[in-house]
Amino acid sequence: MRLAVDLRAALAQQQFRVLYQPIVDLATGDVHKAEALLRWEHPTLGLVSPEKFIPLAEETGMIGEIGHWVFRQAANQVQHWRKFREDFQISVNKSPAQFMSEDRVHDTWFDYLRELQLEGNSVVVEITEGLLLDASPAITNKLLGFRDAGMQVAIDDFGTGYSSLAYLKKFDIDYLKIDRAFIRNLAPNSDDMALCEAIIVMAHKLGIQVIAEGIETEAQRDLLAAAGCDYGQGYLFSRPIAAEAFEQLFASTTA
Ligand code: G
Ligand code: G
Ligand code: MN
Ligand code: NA
Repeated sequence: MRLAVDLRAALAQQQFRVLYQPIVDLATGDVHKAEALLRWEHPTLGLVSPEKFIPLAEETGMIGEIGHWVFRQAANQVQHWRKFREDFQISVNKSPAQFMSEDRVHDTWFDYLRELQLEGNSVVVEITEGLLLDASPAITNKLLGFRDAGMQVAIDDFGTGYSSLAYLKKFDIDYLKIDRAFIRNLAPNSDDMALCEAIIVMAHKLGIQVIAEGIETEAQRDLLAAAGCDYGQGYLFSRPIAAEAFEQLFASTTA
């Protein structure tokens, strides 16, 4: 497997980049958080999508090392950006296989955050709901480990997985991220609007905040803001961008 061989060299040869996509407070328009999104710039193939190389990294056992690297990049970045906004957060994605293969990663992360003198809540771990379906003690304990270290948890792609809502009661979840499939055709009085409104009401009653993904139009943003959705993410605000470009967003909103 050529790609697997190349992947092994990618970290050492600095071919990975982390891009950041802003997460905006829908009531104020402030940039409140960022999602860290990994990119691999392959020397000959060009940009390889995480959808392709994350599974490969899982199969070849490289996901642990890559995940730590992404986390450290994100932590260094959030330390810097908390100078612009003291409650700034960066979220990092964890695939189910990645989450399950790890052992006490929250300890390593907690130590690193402490070294940087950062609070646990600078980091949000994004997982998908499929992970919580069986709710084995191993998974429960890992999730609790992150929570005990002060980190927060977001359910990514919410609404697309196997819909058992029981886990929302069982785990301390901080954010639900409504999948962009529900946002794409959002219109007044549509089924998607009803689903978004119901998710927002339910989440708030459970003490969970809501982030809508894939917002591309002002109409979508306005409908979600009117429905009380807390945060939004999507091309309307910005594509995932490099850290230097992201920093301009602070400059333009806090001047
Ligand atoms: O950014 P993009 O649309 O290319 O992301 C495609 C998929 O890759 C998304 O599902 C996203 O969650 C995932 N992804 C991006 N970065 C990471 C990462 O650092 N770790 C993991 N596990 N998945 C990631
Ligand atoms: O699975 P996850 O939600 O982590 O995937 C996030 C990915 O969604 C990002 O990497 C980004 O490339 C993609 N994305 C972000 N905003 C938009 C958007 O407004 N429209 C579309 N089509 N994709 C988006
Ligand atoms: Mn995500
Ligand atoms: Na998502």
